[in-house]
Amino acid sequence: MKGWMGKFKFVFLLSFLAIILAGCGKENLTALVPKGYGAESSMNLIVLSTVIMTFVFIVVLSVYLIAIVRFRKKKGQENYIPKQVEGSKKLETIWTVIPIILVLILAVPTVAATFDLADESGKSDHINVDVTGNQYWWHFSYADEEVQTSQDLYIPTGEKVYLNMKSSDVIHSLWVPSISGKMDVNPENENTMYIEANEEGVYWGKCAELCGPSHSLMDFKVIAVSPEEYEQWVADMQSVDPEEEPQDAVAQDGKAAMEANNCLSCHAIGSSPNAVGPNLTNFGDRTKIVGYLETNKQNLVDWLLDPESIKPGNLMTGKYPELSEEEADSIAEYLLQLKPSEITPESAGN
Ligand code: HEC
Ligand SMILES: [Cu+2]
Repeated sequence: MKGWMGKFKFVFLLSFLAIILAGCGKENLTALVPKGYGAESSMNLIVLSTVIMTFVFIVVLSVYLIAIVRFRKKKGQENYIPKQVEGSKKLETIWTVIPIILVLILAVPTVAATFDLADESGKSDHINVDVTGNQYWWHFSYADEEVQTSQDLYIPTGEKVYLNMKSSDVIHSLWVPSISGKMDVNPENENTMYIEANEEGVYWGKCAELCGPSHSLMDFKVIAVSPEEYEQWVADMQSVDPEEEPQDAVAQDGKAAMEANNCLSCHAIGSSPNAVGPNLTNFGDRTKIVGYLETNKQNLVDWLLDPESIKPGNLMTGKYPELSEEEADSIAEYLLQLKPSEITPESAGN
């Protein structure tokens, strides 16, 4: 390429990359704007390692440039052989010791942070949530409170919440970048990690371990509300009566249709720990269906009629009788009315 286009090719490429990369990261889904203890701890390490890398880069680049400029072969010195430094004890020592020091500066805080974040000594004094990773959704069981919920994890701000995590099938990994690091969720053994949010907010969580065709859609939310709001939410969830009849006739049909179509063999409403499918107690309060679709009636009807097109490989497809549009519509009406609490993602300033 000749002309001005060719000259600026590099600049174009760089600006293109900058624009594309600037699109990465969303607020409340980024480790670079930490809003919780674990994320802050990671961020400090990110900054430290970036500083060290920059230092190394600048030093190496300077030495390189000096070598190129100062020690060029000069006119009239074609046969000049510079002083040979191969095997110099002094130089070898310098470039062995400096990297060791740098690695130590990196390693000591990293190991300290790793042990700090894995510390379980205060576990029994704090809220404990049993987390189950499932293809492709998350279940949260507050054992002491006898509250069951899926997809949305409610926590109070400024408090450690211990997550005791297991998988019901394959390996998943729980990651809420804005407030914590990530941890594997295994079928055989329980892994524990704590999370702590500094301020109210809806923090986006992701499954960070390839677990099947809908892995990338296995999203969830951590909803951090004030401690008072959290107490209120727990009390509201505890007082749900799963047998309660809805007010209007369409929703009543929907409730009956769910009973007739095998839905409740997998889905619990209320505090029953039944967890083949997501718990639906506060389904109407969630802002997403199956973790990632905007909550509205049309999306819900689409899900009920053809889940496979929305989440390939999900474990609901084909496990219930085919629904008529009318049935799907009435079920959707019923499910969207399941709003047991005044505390919703909006309370956290969604
Ligand atoms: C074999 C068990 C099973 C049966 C039967 C079943 N589901 Fe599901 N359902 C699931 C699973 C598993 C998911 C989670 C899918 C995913 O996200 O990968 C799900 C997801 C859902 C969701 C989304 C929940 C959320 O948190 O966003 C709704 C709503 C739902 N099912 C309603 C129904 C209805 C209504 C019926 C009956 C017509 C039904 N299900 C029958 C297993 C089942
Ligand atoms: Cu997963």
